[in-house]
Amino acid sequence: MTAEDLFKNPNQKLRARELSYLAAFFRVEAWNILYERGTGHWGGAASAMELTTSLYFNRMNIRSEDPSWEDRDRFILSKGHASINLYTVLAYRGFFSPEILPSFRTLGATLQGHPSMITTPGVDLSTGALGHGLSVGLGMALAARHLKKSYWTYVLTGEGCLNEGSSWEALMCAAKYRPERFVLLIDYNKVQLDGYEEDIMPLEPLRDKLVSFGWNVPEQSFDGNNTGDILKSFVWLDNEDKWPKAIIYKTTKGMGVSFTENDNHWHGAKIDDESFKKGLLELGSDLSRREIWL
Ligand SMILES: Cc1ncc(C[n+]2csc(CCOP(=O)(O)OP(=O)(O)O)c2C)c(N)n1
Repeated sequence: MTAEDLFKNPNQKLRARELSYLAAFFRVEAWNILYERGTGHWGGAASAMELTTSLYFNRMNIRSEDPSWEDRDRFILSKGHASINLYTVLAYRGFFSPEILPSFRTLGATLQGHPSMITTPGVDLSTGALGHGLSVGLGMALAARHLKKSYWTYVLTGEGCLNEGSSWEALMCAAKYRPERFVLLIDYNKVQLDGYEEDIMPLEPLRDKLVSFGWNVPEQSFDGNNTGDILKSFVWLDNEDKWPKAIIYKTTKGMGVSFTENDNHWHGAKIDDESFKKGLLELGSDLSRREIWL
């Protein structure tokens, strides 16, 4: 089975092994495009690949043929620098042709360096300035309540967004109004643009902080690079009553290319020729290993 087989019916709910395969495929796409363009953010895009793949190919109620469908589930990539992640997922989920992926980050392109809800079908919020996603997502979730709609709102942040004061205002406000179906997903790779989270601005004890702010957060941790674990976290989402909910996912920045893992240099570095070839070998062999599983 190939990736193409998995896209034949985009509305089917893929299983953990299929999601894992797709995420590996999307990493290859992202690595190629970032290399070709000589710009963009690899580390945080690679880190969240299983998360976005699982949301879009297992969980979210969306219509790629009608990106503005008013009952659609909303997704906000608050860590907007990881745009290549969202673009590969949206393209293969049918929001636009994968053929435009190579135009990423060119002047006037549909696929801007940071996600734009004006230019790109399927993007629910323009992001890039860290710390806004949670506030706007809260607004979307409150709007659902006001309009008596049952769509879900998912906000994906890294540590950078949580270092912004505006995020904590939104956390407080969400705990006051408790909107249903409002979910914060944290891509907790612990590496930022210019160093480790614990050196720049430590978030620990993160779960305790969120709980003390009034959020429902699972006690167990989930591996955000393991699709089986991510699906378990979705089961948790469905079985809990108290809103709002946050899930902390342990992830690896630069996941999939060994020399980029946990290294802030690869947050947004240009991929040179030699690194590209080495990385592609690793990503390719990972992909073929997963293909055998299917
Ligand atoms: C308000 C704001 N300040 C600074 C930046 C520059 N910036 C871009 S990414 C980043 C670090 C993000 O770290 P993290 O959220 O951990 O990203 P990830 O590892 O998930 O890619 C920073 C400081 C920004 N985009 N917005």
